[in-house]
Parts: sequence; structure tokens; C-alpha cells
Amino acid sequence: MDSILAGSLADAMVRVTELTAIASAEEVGRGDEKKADQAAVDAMRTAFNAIDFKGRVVIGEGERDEAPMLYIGEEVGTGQGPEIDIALDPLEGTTLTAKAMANALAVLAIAPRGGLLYAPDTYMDKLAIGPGLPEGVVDLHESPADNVKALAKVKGVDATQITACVLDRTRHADIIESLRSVGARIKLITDGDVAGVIATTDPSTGVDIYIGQGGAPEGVLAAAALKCVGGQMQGQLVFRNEEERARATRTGIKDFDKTYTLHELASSETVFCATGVTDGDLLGGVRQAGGFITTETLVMTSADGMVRRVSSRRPV
Ligand code: VTB
Repeated sequence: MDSILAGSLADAMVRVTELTAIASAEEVGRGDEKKADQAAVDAMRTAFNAIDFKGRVVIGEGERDEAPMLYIGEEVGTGQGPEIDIALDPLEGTTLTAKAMANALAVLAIAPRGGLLYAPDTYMDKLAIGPGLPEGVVDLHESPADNVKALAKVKGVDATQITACVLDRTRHADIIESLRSVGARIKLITDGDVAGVIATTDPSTGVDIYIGQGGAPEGVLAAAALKCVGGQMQGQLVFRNEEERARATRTGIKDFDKTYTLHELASSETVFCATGVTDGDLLGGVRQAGGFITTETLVMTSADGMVRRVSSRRPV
């Protein structure tokens, strides 16, 4: 395997999301989303800056004038070593953290320069399924009901045995109605669609398909994960106004109607890394007991298809 991303750089990223999760865990259940996010951002930036690489944030906390740290275009790392693009969400699920709810993650993906779509901070319509299914069995432009029927057919089950994960938002009323019309189960989540998409790749979650509109940056992060572990995903940017179109233009988007495949969202090799902040379907959260802090991290490298769970313990 000839990869600049596997090995020590992947290990370094585990440390980054671990330290980020530990910092934000201090804010679990304290009702202050901003403070939780700030703790995560500070910790992630500090951790990046200890690594020998030329990192550039391509998906971050926002545009330079609105985000003081980890803004799009910010350079991180010591400036020695490989040139790497970074998609990050120091705290995916600020509300989940503030309310001590499940599935908050510290998450990032890295790739060689240009390997991740420079997605603007807009919404994205997303559709994802796990690995091992025929290519093209579902399609973002088909109805949720038809997608469930097609998926059920290739899985050899009835549509009523399919579970779709959907963000619980009024904008998803039509999607939910369509899914109900074929009797599919719906797992409604209040937040955190990176975990929602990844859940499709892990049979233990029971989630077969992810459908709905969430953040475009989160779409790229989820695509990076699927790139490593397998699965299919499609995404289409959604613009609510001219300001959002202008954002997209600034990130280099030319075709506003394009439907992106998984391999366009994450086009090169990538490393995906997520540490649980609160307990969730995929990962346990940060725990403190007996003088130690323990974390659970999922790290995946697309170059060799490696999926690793790292459990770490540090003295408080
Ligand atoms: C989305 C989703 C995220 O926040 O961005 C959502 O992708 C915000 O959606 O995973 P609304 O504007 O409808 O609240 C998350 O759930 C958490 O950051």
C-alpha cells in the first residue's frame, strides 16, 4: 500500500478527535451549545498544530469572516510534511452535547489536496446505503417509497423490514409520508446525520438506508467514512437563497443542480476518524472513572479498507 495517509498520520488523527472529544465532554449536559463547540474547536486546533503536516481546512467552522478558528482555508499543523486537506466538525451534535443526548461525535476526514468536495455551508439532500449491495439500487431522484421497495427486493425482505434513518424535521414530512406508505420503519433522529449515514454501514444499528436533508459539510464527512468502509451515497446541494448560492460559488461550485456520487464527494483516498462524545449507536462516549478518562474512536483508511476501533485511557 502506497499511501501518505495511513500509518502515522492516521494515528495522529485519532489523537486529534480523542482530545477534541475529551474537551467537549466537559460540557455534556450543561445546556450551553456555544461553549461546548468552542471547547471542541480550541482542542482540535491545538491538537492539529502539534502534527507534522501542512494541513488546510476545506470544510470547517465557516467562512473566515464568521469563524475565528478552523475556518475554511485556515492552515494548521507545523508546516512540515505532506500537504493534506481536512474536513472537520469538532463537535457534530452541539445540541446533543448540551442536552446530554446520544450520538455526539468529534469528527474529521483527511485527504490529499483536492480529495474532498469543497462543499459550501448549505443543506444537502442525501441518500445512503451500506456496502455489499448492487450499484445504483437506490437513487436520490426516486421516491423514498420506491427506494425502500428496491432495497427490500435486493435484500430479499419485505419493505416493512427496512429501517430508514431520517432527521426529525418538518421539512421531511413528505419523505416520512412516502416511507410510511410502504410500511418501512423510520428511525427519527433529532440531530447528527454523520452518525445517521454511517449507521447504514453497520448491521448492528438496524439502519438500512439514510434519507433526507442535512448539512452539506456533514455530507462530505459522511461520504469520507463510506469511502473507507463501502456503501453508496448520493448528495445534491440545496440552496434557499442567493446568499447560499454565493457561498457555493466561493467554494468553486459551478453546477448548482449536480447530483454528487460518493466518489465525487470524496474523490481520493481518505482517512475518517470519529470519537464519541456522548454514547451512541456507533461509539461509546467519553467516560471518566477511577482517575482515568476513556474514549472510543472509529478510524478508517480507504487505501487498505481498514476499520479500527481504538479504545484509549488517559489519566485525568
Ligand atoms: C444538520 C445535520 C447535522 O445539524 O446540519 C443539522 O447535518 C442542522 O439542521 O448533523 P437544521 O438546520 O434543520 O437544524 C446536525 O444535526 C448536527 O450538527
